[in-house]
Amino acid sequence: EYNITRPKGYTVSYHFNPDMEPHHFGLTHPMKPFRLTLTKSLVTAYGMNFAMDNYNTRIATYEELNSFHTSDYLDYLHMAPPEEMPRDIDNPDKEVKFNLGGSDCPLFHGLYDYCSMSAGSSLDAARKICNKQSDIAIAWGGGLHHAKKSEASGFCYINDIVIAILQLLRCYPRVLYIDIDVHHGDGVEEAFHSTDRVLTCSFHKFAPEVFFPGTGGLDDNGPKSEHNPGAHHAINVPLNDGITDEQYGHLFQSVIGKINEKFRPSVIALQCGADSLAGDRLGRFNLQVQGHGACAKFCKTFGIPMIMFGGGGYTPRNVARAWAYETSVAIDVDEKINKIIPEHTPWRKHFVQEELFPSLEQILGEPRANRNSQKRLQEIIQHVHEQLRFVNA
Ligand code: TV7
Ligand code: CA
Ligand code: ZN
Repeated sequence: EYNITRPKGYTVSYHFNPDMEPHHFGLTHPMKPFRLTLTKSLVTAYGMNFAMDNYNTRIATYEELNSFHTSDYLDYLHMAPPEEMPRDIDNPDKEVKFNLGGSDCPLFHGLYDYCSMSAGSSLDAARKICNKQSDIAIAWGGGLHHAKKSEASGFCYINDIVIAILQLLRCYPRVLYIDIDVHHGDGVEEAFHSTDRVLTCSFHKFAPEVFFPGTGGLDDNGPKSEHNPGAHHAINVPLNDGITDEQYGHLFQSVIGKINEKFRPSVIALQCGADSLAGDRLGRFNLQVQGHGACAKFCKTFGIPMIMFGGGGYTPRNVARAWAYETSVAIDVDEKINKIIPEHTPWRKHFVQEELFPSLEQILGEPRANRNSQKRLQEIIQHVHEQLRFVNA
């Protein structure tokens, strides 16, 4: 029915480390590295590997991690003993250093290796873009946008995105960072708050006090000091529960379209956190696989190099569907696979019997009530366009 061939005129690469999967945050922890293997299986099952360069990536070195993170932090991350039993909701926090060892960021066996693998894949992707060996580089094992230079946060220990962007800045004048994870991309925003060579734009659920991390309001546009070139180079799109494909698509195109016009990026770093999908265990939006993928599709129309990172995503089967679909967008077979992947159900009998892979309606789950008014979305667009008067390439 469909034929998978290499895209004409450009190269896509897939950066993967199979050794990430065996790592465990703890039984009840929402982050499941298994989703990366599930994604890879789906990509291979559709033969998409034949349309890309596939790399099994090496781990990032201490020095590479040190390009963003402090030695104090890295040494502790390296040396801290794994906890006997990772804490969870019932097992409250004791003393923690660098925010390591709480319930969100537990210390587990092989943690440092796991982090080095995630960063290694993202850095490998960035290098292939710099060398012009790749036009779109995919690193689903990365996208850990909350990590700070000396602090773990929200399931993120090493900020592979910041490390990859630092690499891109060696070869490209301006990097546009876009974040469609349901959470605010605070770590990446903060890392580049004093430069005008990186513009960050995050779309997220915003409800300080009740939804993590609580930052990223409409007025958060980077430190507004007179001498800060990075002022106005942080764009935030705060949203409420239940946003639909249609609303999100309109917002994304008008915000990112305008940013592209004003900022003229030389390369895009797109964080594709899949927790913005309907039916996500932690998310609150109503995006379908197609609506999520439409963001990648739109970015691709700019015809500049792009890295696609993973990120959040807590209903593993949906994460695999979304990232496999976005891989198909990258290699340009989306029109043919369009209908199939978002509803993909493997033939394996026990999956079907146990309803691990239910139908589309079941998957993407009960739609949540939509709390985003057209009026509010229009105000957001207006504010962003005003911010962008201060941005010039
Ligand atoms: C990029 N939400 C990361 C998103 C990070 C979100 C949080 C949990 C959570 C943690 C668990 C768990 C959970 C069902 C959900 C204020 C707290 C409240 C921990 C229970 N179940 C990304 C981080 C966020 C850990 N953290 O953007 C072990 O939910 O809201 C918080 C902080 C304190 C800690 N408690 C939650 O997607 C990758 N955590 C079950 C077991
Ligand atoms: Ca986001
Ligand atoms: Zn998230």
